[in-house]
Amino acid sequence: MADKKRGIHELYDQDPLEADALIWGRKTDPVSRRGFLTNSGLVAMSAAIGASIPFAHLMPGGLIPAAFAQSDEPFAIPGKEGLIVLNDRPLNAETPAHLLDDDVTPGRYLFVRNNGRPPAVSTIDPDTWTLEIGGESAERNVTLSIAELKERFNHHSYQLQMECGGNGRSEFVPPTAGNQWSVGAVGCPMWTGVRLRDVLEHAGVKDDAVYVAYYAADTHLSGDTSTVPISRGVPLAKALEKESLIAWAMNGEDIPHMNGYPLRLVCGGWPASVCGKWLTRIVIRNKVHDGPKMTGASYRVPCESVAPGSDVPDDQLCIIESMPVKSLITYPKSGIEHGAGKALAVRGHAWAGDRDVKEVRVSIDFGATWKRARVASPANRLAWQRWHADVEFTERGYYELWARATDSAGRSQPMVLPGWNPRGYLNNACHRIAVQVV
Ligand SMILES: Nc1nc2c(c(=O)[nH]1)N[C@H]1C(S)=C(S)[C@@H](COP(=O)(O)O)O[C@H]1N2
Ligand SMILES: [Mo]
Repeated sequence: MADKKRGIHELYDQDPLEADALIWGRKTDPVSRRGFLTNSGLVAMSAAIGASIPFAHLMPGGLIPAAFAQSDEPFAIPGKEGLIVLNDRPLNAETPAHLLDDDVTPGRYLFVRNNGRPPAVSTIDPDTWTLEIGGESAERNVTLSIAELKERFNHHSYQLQMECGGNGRSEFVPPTAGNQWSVGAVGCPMWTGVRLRDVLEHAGVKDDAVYVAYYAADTHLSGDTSTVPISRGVPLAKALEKESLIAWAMNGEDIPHMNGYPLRLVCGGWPASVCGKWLTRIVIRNKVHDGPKMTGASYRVPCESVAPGSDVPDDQLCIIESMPVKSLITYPKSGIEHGAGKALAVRGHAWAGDRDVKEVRVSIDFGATWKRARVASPANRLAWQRWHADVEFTERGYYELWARATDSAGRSQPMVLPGWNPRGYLNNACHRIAVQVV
């Protein structure tokens, strides 16, 4: 509980005005230090507190609402109730596995991973937002409004799974630095937009093009506006896939602010860091993109496996591309009590980067024996797949339910941990939950 609560306290400890801006979109008058809650900020704070705030206009800036400061309840990001806020800045939050049970991940349950400071909602106007296409391998520079994107290109919707490259990091031994995600930095919403391919072709792709990358409207935590927090990309072939989208809608609605409103790139099946939020510019490159978090050790793993704890020189690290096969148990919730001798219908999702999931098996005896689950086909390529299995526990006691998926190339999840790597990426170990049989 204490851990979960740290999120808001740390934010306020480090920079109260920044916390105000980040959490509520509250602006502060520099002279009077009085906070101005925008309408949406007021709605968000009221919703989080559970009541309207008659004197909101008198509330000083940088003040942590006492409702949270004095409460043992974990802080919730407005509109993301139930997510677990990780204890660093800026806001990063993951979704408990049982809240990822929907076939299509609702906005409120999509994790949040920010590298910088998101643009304040009050500064975002979808009517004036523009997207530039350029770079040394673009035939010409093009600027398009969201309305022009919508008018000029065909619309497409795909359910695309997005998983942070660092999902599962918390389990690595020795520990690695970064957000200590457990299993919930993943989701699979329905995205609507235009094909990245169509927009690239509109600008013209030169023969020497090899990479396509994004720039966005978030700013660096240092406050230095000339420093870009993150700018990543994908090889041209991935960019040209029919499922790679420039999206303005998620699940038929505006994209949630923390997930990239009003425009984002979505390339399913790769580390979600390639999916630029608050998208403002796309560059077609004649070399592997070299923006922040593309180089050094970011989103890279040893090209050859290494002993845990090794120092690995940068030139022996390779960029993560398609994510490895993985699965989640989304029902029941870990810790459930279940009657002995009764069948328990368990379910979850499985995904495998660019590949399909061929098989999911479950075990209730620590992996000694495995039972095959029924696996549905994906809604489309790069969507996760639903699986179901019925299990029965004959004796009372403590059990663990494990799930293990295998992809179309025959690769399976490791039961305990995959290869250690310096930044703690790609932990696709089997998900396990506790079941108390009574
Ligand atoms: N502009 C921008 N895009 C970004 C990021 C960011 O910090 N800024 N984070 C990336 C990372 S590391 C991940 S895992 C995903 C997270 O997407 P989400 O916050 O919508 O879940 O967005 C990616 N796109
Ligand atoms: Mo990420």
